[in-house]
Amino acid sequence: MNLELKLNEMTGKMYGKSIAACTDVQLYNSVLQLTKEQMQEKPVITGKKKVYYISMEFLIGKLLSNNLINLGIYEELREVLKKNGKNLADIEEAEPEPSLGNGGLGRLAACFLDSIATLGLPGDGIGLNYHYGLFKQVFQDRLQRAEKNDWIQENSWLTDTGVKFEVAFGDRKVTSVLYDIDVVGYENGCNKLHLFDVASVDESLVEEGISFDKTAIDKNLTLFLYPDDSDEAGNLLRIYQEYFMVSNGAQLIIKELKEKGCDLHRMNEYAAIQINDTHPTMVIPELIRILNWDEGFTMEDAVNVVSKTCAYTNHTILAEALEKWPLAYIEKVVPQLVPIIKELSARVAKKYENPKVQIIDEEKRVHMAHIDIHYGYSVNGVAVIHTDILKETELHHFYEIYPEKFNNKTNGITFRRWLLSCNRELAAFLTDTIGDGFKKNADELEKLLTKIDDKAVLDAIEEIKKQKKEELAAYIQEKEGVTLNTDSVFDIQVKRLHEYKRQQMNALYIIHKYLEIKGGKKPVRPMSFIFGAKAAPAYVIAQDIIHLLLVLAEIVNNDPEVSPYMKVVMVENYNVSYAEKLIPACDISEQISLASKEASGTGNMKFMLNGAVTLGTSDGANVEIHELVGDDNIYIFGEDSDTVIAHYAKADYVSKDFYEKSPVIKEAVDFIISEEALAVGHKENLERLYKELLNKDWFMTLLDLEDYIQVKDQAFADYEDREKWKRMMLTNIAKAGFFSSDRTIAEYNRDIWKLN
Ligand code: 26V
Repeated sequence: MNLELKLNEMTGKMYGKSIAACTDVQLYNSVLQLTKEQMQEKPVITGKKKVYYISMEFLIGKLLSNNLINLGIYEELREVLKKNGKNLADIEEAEPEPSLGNGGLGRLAACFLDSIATLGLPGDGIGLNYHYGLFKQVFQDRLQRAEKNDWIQENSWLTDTGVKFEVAFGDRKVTSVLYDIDVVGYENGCNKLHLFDVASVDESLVEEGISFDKTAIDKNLTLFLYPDDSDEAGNLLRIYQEYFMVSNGAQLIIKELKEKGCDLHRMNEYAAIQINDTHPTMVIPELIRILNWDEGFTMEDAVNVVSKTCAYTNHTILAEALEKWPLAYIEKVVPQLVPIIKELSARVAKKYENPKVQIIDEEKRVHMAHIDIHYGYSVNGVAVIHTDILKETELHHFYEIYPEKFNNKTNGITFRRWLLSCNRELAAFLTDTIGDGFKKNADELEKLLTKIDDKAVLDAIEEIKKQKKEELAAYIQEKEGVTLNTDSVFDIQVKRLHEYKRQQMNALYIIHKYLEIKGGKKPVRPMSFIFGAKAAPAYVIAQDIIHLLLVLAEIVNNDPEVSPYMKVVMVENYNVSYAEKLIPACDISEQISLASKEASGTGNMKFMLNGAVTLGTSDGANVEIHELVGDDNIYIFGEDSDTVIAHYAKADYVSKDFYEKSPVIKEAVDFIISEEALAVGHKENLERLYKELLNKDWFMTLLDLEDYIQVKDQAFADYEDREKWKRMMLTNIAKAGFFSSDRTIAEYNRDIWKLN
């Protein structure tokens, strides 16, 4: 039956209407239903061994367009709708966006699921079904306010499986409910994302904004992603959530293994469990506990087989993000795991004296990463430089014990979402120019390099960029009320707000430019500085940085002397859908973290693939981008990671020295508490940020500021050499193939999972 007939049948069944008579929302619901049915008809990917990717976050974004592309019916459906006077883009807008992740770590998990299915590997995700996800960001009085993101509607991608498990905590028992989301590969079969919910969840617990009773565990367990962890109740809730996920995950895995007829003593031949950062670490003691208590395994056998099944990925070297739970907290939430953790700790203590590799430390805190490393068979970092830092510094003592466990898996992104879906114009142009082989084999993008002297190709790439800038400008006009000049350079920094990512350094550059323009030095071409970021609700300085950006936007955009030359926009509620609009429109991609701190970054890859040029430090995957495109096609600045690590080791970085010796730095920093800024902003926030930069500046903003200004000015100047710039764009696109998550997943499979 053809698609139009099927859709008409669906709209008839659901709303008693034809396609043409439906509203966009009704059409969205009908197309959703139809797409779900088509996905159910796809074969389930099977094989002897399956990978379980267990993660507290899956930042899946909207799913409609991607599922249609992977099913191969996007264009056909678009035509059907067009014929009926409807626009697929409008219908996509009707889909609510789930916010089941913070940023890169969660989005990576979603890209990985797409690639696992696309490569035809058996692999499911295991996570939680947060009803309100991360918060929705709104700006009020130039401050971030958090609201709940109510994304689950009557019709959604979730399917209630009817599977239920019991989860026992120290003080209560809860019943879980399993929802599945089908994950269809590009021109391939289906895997699943399993999201667990608690039957007793109570949405009415949420009061103002995102506040709720953190102690009412039965009711709040799956309401929010990572609630405020600044107090004990928040920390306990997080441990409840983590155990809830791993207990369900372990029960599901064992159930599936038994259904397959697997002898659990050979579990590792049937399952690999990839632990996404330390959040799911308790799956290790939990599996050992189940095998030992319920399945009649000796402790020795249980430990051995679980250690051959679990593998760990590290995503950060930031100390504050490495989980160390007080044993007393674990005792309170899951007392049944305490004897297991103590046993695992005792085995380590017996073998190794070094206090740095112990599981339970002298303060009775449990180092979750240490469990993963001792009792997993693989430890990987997410970019070459990050893995090297793990081996040489952060995890050096472990590397000495287990050199064979350490390996690198440079992150990747799915080209289905980050090229085919978000930039159909570029994808179509590439198909016309180099054929469509790149869709299955991303390395074929390199063919584009043969066109580096082809004026028509270069002009077409420029034209597509211009079109995407116009689309973004229209969207920003509508959503944020800011008018952007589409002939200006679009300079974009979008990512979680964190001091190590140094949005504040970008803000200081903007202040510097503003003062230059006020002083009569006008840029040859206008500049648009675009930001998007959410700050953790308990992260005070991050909120202050958002405030500064909003204050700068207010000052700059309303100054008639300055606004013709520059604009500043902080978009509200940056999320995956916004990223899909921002990234194709970007000229300069800001990747300016303090060297050594950004494990990889994945936004950097998305921008490159869409023809933006990176302005960045030698950090994370920027290093690999630099190697691929060469010195002439990227702007690198700032101190390198060795220098930064040495500064930390010697504790010899003093931000005030930089402030005092450079008039340019001083002037920019002082502006934060100038009369002009205080007239628009709040004294408390601006003064706190000013003092932080001057007296602490833990992430060394002022260390790199002068170099940043110089190199960024150079990038703006080079933009005027249009022929040069277009070649840079082309080279970046051509070299992006390495960052396909298909490549990353093929490597995980080759080195770690070994499926089939
Ligand atoms: C989490 C937290 C939570 C508490 C407050 C401070 C803080 C700081 C950092 C984090 C990050 C947790 C791990 C994470 O999200 N890592 C990101 O993983 C991406 C995928 O591998 C990678 O591209 C990013 O560079 C890395 O930051």
